[in-house]
Amino acid sequence: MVPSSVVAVVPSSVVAAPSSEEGAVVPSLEEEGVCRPRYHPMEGRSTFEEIGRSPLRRGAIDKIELLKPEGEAMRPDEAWGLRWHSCAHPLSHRYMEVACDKRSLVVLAADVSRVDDLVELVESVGPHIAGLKTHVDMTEGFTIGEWGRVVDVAKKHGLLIFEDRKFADIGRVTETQMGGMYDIRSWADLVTSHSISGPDIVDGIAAAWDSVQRIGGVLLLAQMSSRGNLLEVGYTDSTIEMGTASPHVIGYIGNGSNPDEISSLREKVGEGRMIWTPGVNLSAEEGALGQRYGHPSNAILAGSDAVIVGSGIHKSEDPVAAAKAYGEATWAALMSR
Ligand code: 5BU
Repeated sequence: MVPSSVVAVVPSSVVAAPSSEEGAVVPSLEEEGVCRPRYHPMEGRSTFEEIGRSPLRRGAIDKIELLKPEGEAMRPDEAWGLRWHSCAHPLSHRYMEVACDKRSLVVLAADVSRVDDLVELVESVGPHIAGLKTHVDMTEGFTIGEWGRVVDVAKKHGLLIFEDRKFADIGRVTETQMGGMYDIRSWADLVTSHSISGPDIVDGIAAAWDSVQRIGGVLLLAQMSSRGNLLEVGYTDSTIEMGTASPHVIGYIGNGSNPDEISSLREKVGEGRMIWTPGVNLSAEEGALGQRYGHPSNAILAGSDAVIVGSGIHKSEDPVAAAKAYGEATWAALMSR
């Protein structure tokens, strides 16, 4: 797998960031140093580290020719305002740029079990989505070779690949689970993790990416969308504390079905991290088996940066029209917040 060349522009004052034990670092884009989050296996600590001047600004990063919906792309700093300037993780900027190119804040939850169907779905809705969320372990007859087709089609459409693995083990085991038969570390840009087992899980995930010379971002589950979940306010607060202390944590999962919960999460998180929200559907009916839904516009207005939409798109009679509708609703909401 090709090593990631993604970088972020951050003030040089935060390059030698403290380790997670020492507390939070929230870089901004005001100066032109370039850094990436890095796990140092020998020292067992994580930092942001400087790697030069900004290729992002010079356009030195390979630009993928995106198939875009009609309309002019907006500059991401204009579209995202403080979020663009405050988020430090390089992949957050990649996501915000793609969202502007596509005029869509939709991450497709591609919950289909055949690679052929998955590739066909992404190929068709690709111009209207900004990210691809997978559950690799629901793939029938999985082989890493076949999975390469999913990776290729995601890349073709400029999509970050987000494996919703919801890791929950100790750091060492989680590091191993990033490899194994699915080899998540070699193709996923983002993964979800529970915070239940403590902060070392994040370093375990980062160590796995480091071992294949890639960087990635972790979304910690601060809230969930399912009825009766046990992620209560105190747990959410501790999760944010954990995330704030790690350069690998790009952001949090929030409950997309409840704008009040999203607003409250945003207030606590501040501007420096992403909030991505599942539990979103244009029809407000309850989903299967305890899933709850809210409207995409309300989620974005309340402070979400990406709506994660599954059945609203892949179960629709016309997935392309549905993806377009979700994209338009979310973009309009971003423009008016
Ligand atoms: P849906 O079909 O839009 O309901 O799919 C939602 C997706 O988001 C599905 O892949 C879930 O695994 C994922 N999800 C969720 O629904 N709620 C959560 O709290 C988390 C993930 Br975390």
